[in-house]
Amino acid sequence: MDLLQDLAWRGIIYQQTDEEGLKDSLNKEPISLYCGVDPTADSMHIGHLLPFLTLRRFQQHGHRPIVLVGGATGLIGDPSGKSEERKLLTLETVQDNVAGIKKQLETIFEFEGENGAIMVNNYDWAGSMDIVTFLRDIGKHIGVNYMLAKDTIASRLETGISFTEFTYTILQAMDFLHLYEHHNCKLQIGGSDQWGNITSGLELIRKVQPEGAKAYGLTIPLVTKADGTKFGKTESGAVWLDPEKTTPYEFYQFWINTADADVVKYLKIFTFLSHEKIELLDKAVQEEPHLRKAQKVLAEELTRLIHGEDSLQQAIKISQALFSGDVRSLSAAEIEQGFKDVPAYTSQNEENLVDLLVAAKISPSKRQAREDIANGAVTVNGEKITDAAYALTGTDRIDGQFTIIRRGKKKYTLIKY
Ligand code: 629
Repeated sequence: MDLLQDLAWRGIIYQQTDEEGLKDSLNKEPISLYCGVDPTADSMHIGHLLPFLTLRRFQQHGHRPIVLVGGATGLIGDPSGKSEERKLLTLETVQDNVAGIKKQLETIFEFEGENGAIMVNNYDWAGSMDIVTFLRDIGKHIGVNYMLAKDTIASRLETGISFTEFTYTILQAMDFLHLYEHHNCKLQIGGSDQWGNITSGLELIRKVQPEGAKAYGLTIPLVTKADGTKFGKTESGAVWLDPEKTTPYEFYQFWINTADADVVKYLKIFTFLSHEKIELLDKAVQEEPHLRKAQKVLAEELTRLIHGEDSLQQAIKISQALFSGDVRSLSAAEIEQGFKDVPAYTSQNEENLVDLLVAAKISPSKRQAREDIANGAVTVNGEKITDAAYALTGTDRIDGQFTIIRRGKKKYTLIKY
């Protein structure tokens, strides 16, 4: 099975500008291809992942990926998929964001070797271009009527679009031309929202390059969920690749919580597992869904890819400790990750467990607290305490920093010192 067939099997292809042409070109010789990201934040989130993982699939088949960070386009703002004008970011913010995103992309690609990845920043050619050159060498080739017909622009004509955002698609077109000319880049890929920008590039290449010049565009479908809710969002917001924003444990848990109806589709698009392996997991979902084998593999593959083996093992350890209640085995750092969203109380050095339960609002009154303890409903660091006179000591502080109290089956509170 060749690369394009594999992509089709995985459900990664949405639209192509010239299916036959690209197929021939890929079969003939290795090509260079690119995908871009705008530095609108200092981290990417899982909504960005798919096109970059797809670039990697091309790299595994011998092609050269070019990863573009939009230091210039990030200063302008892509109107694609936006119903309102964006707020401009400052030069400083964009530069900080570029650094953060570059770091993340560096972990996803192999930059060494024959078809090592290349990282580029469009600020390097667009940032210093003067306006007369832009209007004469670039703008002259793009018809305003052609631009007005683009979905992302047409849909904004009623509500309004600035000249700045209107021009965005020409900047992205200029990138494709630049990469075509300087890196022999023949293909741009992106999510389905990028179709208009990708085809603008092909239009510009066609106009500027001598006849016979050939370049291609390919888009990837939007990731959907069987229940119709938006992919990639949790109650606490986006799922970021930055471990400071979304901890590896939370990241792991996000994938573990994938619905049975979605998990095989996600294994296909987000992992590099073989068809055979995925088909076996598909069978497991159908025959023994309660074991959640497919979800575990999905979570492992992605957490390892983004955060590395050590963070994956920590995430598994935290998950197991929370599941079994055996929290004593966790380090302070692991507790911080695993209990990030649990109510916390900073100890006022209460010694008596009853006093602590009331002060931390775990039990509503002293009487109730005594009852909870007597009923065996309270655990301290995973150990059931039934003595209502229990006094906390230094040994109840994990790493000297935390005590974990659980009341009932699931209600955890983190006591900090
Ligand atoms: C200059 C800028 C280029 C090529 C691309 C770009 C960025 C592009 C864009 N992409 C989205 C982003 O940056 O806005 N104009 O957040 C995002 N992309 C990944 C996928 C996407 C897309 O980074 O293409 O569809 C999300 O899955 O929205 O020369």
